[in-house]
Amino acid sequence: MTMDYIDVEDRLGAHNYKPLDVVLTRGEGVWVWDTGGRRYLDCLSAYSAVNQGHCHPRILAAMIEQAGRLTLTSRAFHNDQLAPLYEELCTLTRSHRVLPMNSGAEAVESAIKTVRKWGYQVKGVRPERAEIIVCAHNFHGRTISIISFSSDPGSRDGFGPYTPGFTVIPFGDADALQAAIGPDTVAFLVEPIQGEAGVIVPPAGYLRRVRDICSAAGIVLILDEIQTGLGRTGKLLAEEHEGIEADLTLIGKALSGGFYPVSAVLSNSEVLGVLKPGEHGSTFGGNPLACAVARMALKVLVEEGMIDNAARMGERLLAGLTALRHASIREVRGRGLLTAVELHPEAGGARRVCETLKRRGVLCKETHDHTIRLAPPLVITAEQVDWVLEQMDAALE
Ligand code: IF1
Repeated sequence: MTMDYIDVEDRLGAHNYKPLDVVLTRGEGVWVWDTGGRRYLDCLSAYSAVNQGHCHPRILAAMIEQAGRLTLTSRAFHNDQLAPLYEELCTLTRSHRVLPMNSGAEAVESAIKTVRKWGYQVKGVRPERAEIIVCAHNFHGRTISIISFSSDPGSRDGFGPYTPGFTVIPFGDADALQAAIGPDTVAFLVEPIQGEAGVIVPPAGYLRRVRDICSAAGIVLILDEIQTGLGRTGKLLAEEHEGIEADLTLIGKALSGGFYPVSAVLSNSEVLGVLKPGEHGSTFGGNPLACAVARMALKVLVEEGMIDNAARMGERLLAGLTALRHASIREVRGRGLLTAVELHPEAGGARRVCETLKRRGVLCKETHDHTIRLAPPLVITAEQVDWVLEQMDAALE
């Protein structure tokens, strides 16, 4: 049975993914089940979109209730879920304004458009010259403009012509940011921890310096918290680890609780204020179903203590991984429940370990060739962390 699904996908689908050969049919909390009834502990959490755990009952109930009442109005009319979402998001994140979108990439695109307009209207940058500084090995999504400043050949090559207006600097290097800022620079876009690059945690103090440099230069600091946000690193937003506030914060993934795509641009200054009616939008952005889902996704994250749990379980996981004594391990790193084990190049590859882990009932995904990312739902228990560590220990034998 399992092979049928995989064969059909292979025959009829675009080959833009190379999944592990497991066909999932049900999920609950940290667990997922395949079509053969085997249970796995999900250590990917749909790339941090199911931080709240699979099929969280309260988010499910909110979605069903809203789905039977009103799903889509477009932004041509008001709906009674958008204002409460705005209030709850602004209170929780100390933001002043919200722009609701759907996918993460759309939130990034929206931020790019917004800071360009801000640059021309507020900062007085020369027409058509706005420049945005980004980091090497970034991951911000798959649209043409976003892949135009990707340094990953797989994401970028063959998709030109590319969108101009981006300057790439090394990640974790505040001096490089300072040096790259010119008269036409409008913003710096960065992930607080680089996810796809392999869970790269920048040097302590980096974000603080970046904040100071952006403030002094009068440019917008955009933090892409689509993966690091909403509890993943043990804080609501990863920026809190260094006590800073971005000017624009991008969230997505777990804002959906894994149910329905919801993303948002949060503005902490008046940057979003430059958008006027007709200048940006989305048919589905801010729809009542998305808002109801997002409201409950945020509520359970906070009320059920998932953020603190991520901090505690993340420490346990990281300590346990660090204690594994295997010659194949090159480095263990992470923050909260966003962790990675990098293997030595001669260890035979991360994919092979992921295959072994799958046979042992743990699902995770390699990033690049030698790094295994471990990012379970934030509802994971100490016993479950210990069990994952046992499986990891055995898989690395
Ligand atoms: C794929 C990685 C994760 C993101 C950040 C924006 C987006 C993402 C920081 C775009 C999306 C994804 C998408 C998924 C793989 C994945 C990923 F391995 F590529 F890096 F999560 F770790 N900013 N990340 O991480 O959000 O438009 O997808 O909603 O593209 O295959 P999206």
